[in-house]
Amino acid sequence: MIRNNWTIEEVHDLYNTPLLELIYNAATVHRQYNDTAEVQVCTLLSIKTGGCSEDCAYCPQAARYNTDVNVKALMQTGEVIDYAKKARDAGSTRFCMGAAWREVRDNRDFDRVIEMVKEVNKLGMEVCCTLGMLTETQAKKLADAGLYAYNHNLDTSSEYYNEVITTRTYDDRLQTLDNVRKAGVTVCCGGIIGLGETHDDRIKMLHTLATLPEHPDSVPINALVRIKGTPLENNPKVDIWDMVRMIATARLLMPATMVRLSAGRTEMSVSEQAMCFMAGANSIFAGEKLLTTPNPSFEEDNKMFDLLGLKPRVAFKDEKELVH
Ligand code: SAM
Ligand code: DTB
Ligand code: SF4
Repeated sequence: MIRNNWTIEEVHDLYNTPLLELIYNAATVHRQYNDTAEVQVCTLLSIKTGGCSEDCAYCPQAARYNTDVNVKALMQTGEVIDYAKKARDAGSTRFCMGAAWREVRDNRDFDRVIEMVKEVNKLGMEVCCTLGMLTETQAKKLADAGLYAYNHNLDTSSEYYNEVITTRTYDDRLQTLDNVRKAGVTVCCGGIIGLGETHDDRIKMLHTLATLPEHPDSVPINALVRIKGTPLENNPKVDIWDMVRMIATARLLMPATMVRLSAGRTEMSVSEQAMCFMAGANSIFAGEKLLTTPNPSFEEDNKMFDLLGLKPRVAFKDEKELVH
């Protein structure tokens, strides 16, 4: 049963279940709702890099921190399409374009993004964007161009949010998610662990996600990638068991959602990633780079898929199932 009336106590109890029991329960629910052999493969591309006005303490692209990221203007549509084709040929079915913007503005850059969305859509891939805050009208324009998903993360609990980002509010984030939903675009929304938050903050974030009017269609769980020059550069490395616990709890709360094992895979062994799939993760970002940081190569991931008996999920699967 899909529920969005979870109480915070219920989420707390699930999260605190003894680890192996939690993994077993999550694996059981995963099996009931999804094809566990199937993993959605998404490729990210940073179409506009760096120079962002926001102060997100984890982010290599915030202008105010002195990181190794060089500012780059919005890419040309042709270059983006070439990259998308390569990703498709390597087995990706979802292509996500990211921009280091606080919000979308109605200007020529936005017109170009609209053009990119149309072109990627024509390649038969699920098109996703992550461009910062959006109005409902902007979301509708993207939807009309064929946008399939929009990524906009809550990142952490509402209580801890101000410790990480001060240049926008949690409510701003929720408003954008609402605008995306109203435009009929699927919602991709998750968070990061390793920001210095407590277990309670993680529980609260999962509770917020699982009690949205509709569950996000995908929930990325990122392990903080520690970036030199950002305020969080010296945070301790995320413990794999914390990642597994987050994924398993997300799976139990949102059984039919794609739970994405997102940033942080370069620091995880294949066995550790296998444990995440066992606990209910059924999506990854593939390709040498996330937005600005390294990620395992297609070859490494293909090897892992072969070893674990996983196969990439086809594009637009839910829609295809509705048709038949
Ligand atoms: N600027 C837009 C925004 O903030 O929504 C879109 C791009 S932003 C880089 C997308 C997401 O990447 C963030 O919400 C955050 O969850 C994730 N992210 C950024 N830097 C990260 C890091 N160092 N480690 C893990 N996740 C990170
Ligand atoms: C998400 O939750 N994780 C991705 C995607 N959505 C946009 C981004 C991770 C970024 C990691 C740091 C970087 O590569 O710049
Ligand atoms: Fe800008 Fe997004 Fe990075 Fe925040 S996470 S600094 S909004 S690019």
